Amino acid sequence: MRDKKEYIWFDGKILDAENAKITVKSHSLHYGTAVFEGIRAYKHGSKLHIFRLYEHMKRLLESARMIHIKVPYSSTELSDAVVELLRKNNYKRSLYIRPIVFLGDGGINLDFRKHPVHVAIFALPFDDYFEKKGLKVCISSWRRVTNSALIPRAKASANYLNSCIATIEAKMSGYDEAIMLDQNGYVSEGSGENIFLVKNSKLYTPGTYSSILEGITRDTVVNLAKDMGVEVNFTHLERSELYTADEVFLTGTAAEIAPVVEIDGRTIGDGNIGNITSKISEMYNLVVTGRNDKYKRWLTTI
Ligand code: PY5
Repeated sequence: MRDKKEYIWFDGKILDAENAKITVKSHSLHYGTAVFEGIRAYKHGSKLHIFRLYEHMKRLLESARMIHIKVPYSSTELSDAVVELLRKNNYKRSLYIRPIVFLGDGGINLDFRKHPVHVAIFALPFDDYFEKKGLKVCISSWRRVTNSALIPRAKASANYLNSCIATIEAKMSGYDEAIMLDQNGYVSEGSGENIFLVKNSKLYTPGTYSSILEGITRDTVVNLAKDMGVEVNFTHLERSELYTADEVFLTGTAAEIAPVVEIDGRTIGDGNIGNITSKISEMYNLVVTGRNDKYKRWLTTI
């Protein structure tokens, strides 16, 4: 039960949550023709810090462009909308913010270019996505959506059926998360996270050619690692290179920095959370909560 009134930003207006309604004829409901973002806001002291808001909105518009949806707002307008929404809801906790661009009713057809475009933004209190422990993961029997059939670079709703079936398969087999390979059998990413491995104190992560979503947390980690003097390599990664890594971790807005301690029954490193993973995770926590002046530019503070 909600303890106070909730507001949702909907097509340029702030509505009571119960009035933010859509039709069952929505094209997006039928065909997955929507794009969305996941953004976090971190409560620290009396302040609420939204992390890399503008970059998320930029990616939202790029996702839309790639799938022929024209969004009637700029990334600045959408970023301002988030600030307005959070102020209106007067949240006292850390949040997950979900902007979504979707289509209304346009009849039964697949050329949706003239269908009405809607934008909604809501937020919800959010803590950990994974339990705070090292994850046990498996390589999925499902391959990551490929550039030859869909657009992995777009954060498009239709792509997420791939993530959902891989997640459910992994959980039904007793694992915490699924790692998907790309069409060529190289490591791609988790169902909702990018992946990094540490070998001999260097970081490795799949390049964009491995059908990944170019994560904003991935980019954050690359920046933080460089600051810490840790070399980062973008490369094809074989599944067996994960097994022999010193450390493995996943990155995502929801997952943050999530250490992996076991893959397909093989213990990673000594089975504990590794040194570099811990250092990056600590630095990430300081940055997102506004305790590192160097990266204040990534924060929109309310
Ligand atoms: N890859 C996929 C398939 C993702 O869904 C996500 C984010 C990432 C990578 C990491 O991207 P970023 O670092 O920009 O968040 N997943 C969403 C998230 O909010 C949804 C998870 C349920 O983390």
